Amino acid sequence: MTMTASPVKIAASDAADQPTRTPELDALYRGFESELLVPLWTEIGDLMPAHPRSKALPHLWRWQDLLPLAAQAGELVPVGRGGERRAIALANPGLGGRPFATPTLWAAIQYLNPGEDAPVHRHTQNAFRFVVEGEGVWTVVNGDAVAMRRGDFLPQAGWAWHGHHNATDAPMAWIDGLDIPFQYALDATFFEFGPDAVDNLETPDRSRSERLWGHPGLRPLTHLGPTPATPLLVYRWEHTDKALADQLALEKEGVAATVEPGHAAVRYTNPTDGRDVMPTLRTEFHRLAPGTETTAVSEVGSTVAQVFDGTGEVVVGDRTWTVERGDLFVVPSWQPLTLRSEHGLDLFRFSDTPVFENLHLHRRQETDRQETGR
Ligand code: GTQ
Ligand code: FE2
Repeated sequence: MTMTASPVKIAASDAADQPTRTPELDALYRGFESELLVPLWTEIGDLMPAHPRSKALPHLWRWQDLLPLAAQAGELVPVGRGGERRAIALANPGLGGRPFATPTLWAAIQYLNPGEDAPVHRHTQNAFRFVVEGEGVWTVVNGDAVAMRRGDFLPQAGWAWHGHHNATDAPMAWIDGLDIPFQYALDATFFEFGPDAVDNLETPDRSRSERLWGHPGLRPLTHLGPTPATPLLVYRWEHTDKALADQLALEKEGVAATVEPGHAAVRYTNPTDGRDVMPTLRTEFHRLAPGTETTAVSEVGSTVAQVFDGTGEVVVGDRTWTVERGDLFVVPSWQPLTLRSEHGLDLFRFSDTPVFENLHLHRRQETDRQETGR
């Protein structure tokens, strides 16, 4: 079944069981068209498929291609009020050139030169930063300056004021993930400008949020006003790394099982309730021991992942890529994903899963690749 660009153009459908084209039928269809009506029977295959058939395609962007282009933008494009960010989005080749990695997820590389400020603003979109290499930028969220370093995950809930400041003499790049396409489709977006320069130029080693909320299992009882929706503003690499190393060590000792043999994983959660850090985004870190292969899994909803370290192979639907540090790839809804590590593979991933779980639309299936082919 083809999907026509204009929804009121009724084309001769290639779907089964269509009535024979006659002059009378053509006249009926012209009548539909002029009254802005579309019958279900020509559209049903596209609208109501047996399972999700995403317009998004599996795709890989290589870090070694992205980074030089971001650096070039750093030479040519100033950052400031209006454009707001020197952020360059991954545009899925199946989504018509829109700056959307998937139908719901935005993923971009952002670049800030020494001394530069990305101006303060806020928006309803939920966001996070993940740092695959480098350091030197402080993201200031509601006045709290948070250092960004390799391996750190920094969530920033919708409607929080934020700006970024590079306080060092080296440029820095990182990736942003946001629910921009999701909120765009839902017409739910609000935006406000704050100060042109970052208001807090402090460069503390630890943010106020870490000092309050960064102690495992310890909820502060101090009277500091209402608890923010996303209280912990950074999940440091040293904790993530240790958690994953401990899981694999415990598996080796025969004490605890991993997700599957050689596969350790953690989810970033809100310290107040253990749920996903943000309502529309699930964020996780996965580690495969050397020579591990995961079972192919199909899930409703889409995923973007970035290789943090190591090498291996990624299979998404009918695509297979050899990957290395920094490479980013997209898993469209219901396309099976398999990961294979060579000398170990560390992977950061984010998805729109909470949206589907909360709407009772989430499904997950382990797929036998041999049988289904794709
Ligand atoms: O850093 O505030 O990639 O507002 C897209 C929108 C980054 C940000 C993006 C944003 C930001
Ligand atoms: Fe922003």
